[in-house]
Amino acid sequence: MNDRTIGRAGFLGILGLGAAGLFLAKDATGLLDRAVPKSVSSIVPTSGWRIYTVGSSIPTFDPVTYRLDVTGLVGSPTSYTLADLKAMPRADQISDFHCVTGWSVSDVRWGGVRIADLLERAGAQSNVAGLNFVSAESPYEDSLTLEQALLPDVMLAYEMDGGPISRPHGAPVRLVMPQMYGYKSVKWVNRIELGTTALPGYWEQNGYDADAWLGNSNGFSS
Ligand SMILES: Nc1nc2c(c(=O)[nH]1)N[C@H]1C(S)=C(S)[C@@H](COP(=O)(O)O)O[C@H]1N2
Ligand SMILES: [Mo]
Repeated sequence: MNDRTIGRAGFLGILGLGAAGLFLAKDATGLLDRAVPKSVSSIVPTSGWRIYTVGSSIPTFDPVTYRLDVTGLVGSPTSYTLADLKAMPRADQISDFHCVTGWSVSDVRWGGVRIADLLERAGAQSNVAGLNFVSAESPYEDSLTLEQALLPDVMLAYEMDGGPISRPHGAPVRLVMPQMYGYKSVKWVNRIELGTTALPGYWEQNGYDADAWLGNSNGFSS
């Protein structure tokens, strides 16, 4: 990962948490390799994750007031609490996660909701062809075509590796799209806009390829 591209804002954002936050956030241990010299990081076990943000802080959420809004081409705009999402059919999977900058994490366990179940529940209109996933971390967003969103390993996840998704990894829900580079897997999702096209996401507006299939994206890696 390179501070010129994804890194700078995210790295500064992480520093803003302070050292205590850094080491208490157990899923954020991937940070150690940037927070300590290489000679030390090579002996500190890390999970392999890097925690990315585009803003200066990591969003918080209140489990009581959190809502996932589904807007656009629906019968009427709908809002779901976290409990509503957990009451929908649950999906589980184990998949690898790849960032376009070159790091990967194997065998991540995810639990959550399939997009098809969400769309059915929301009464999505038959002309929906693109879904835009909007993060609480403005202005981060990214989109999938309907066909991509309905792939069997795409989900809106509320669990990771056996527990609730941690704050650095996108609590309370994040998109998981294992067949595309990580920038498609929007964290801190609080709105899904249903439309007729897949809109260019945050990184695509900054030069990355909308074609984010593994092996294909032109996302800057150095
Ligand atoms: N809201 C938000 N979602 C995001 C990002 C981000 O900066 N902000 N970075 C993306 C990128 S480039 C990657 S590789 C993954 C990294 O996931 P992690 O931060 O849980 O390791 O999150 C994706 N989702
Ligand atoms: Mo990434």
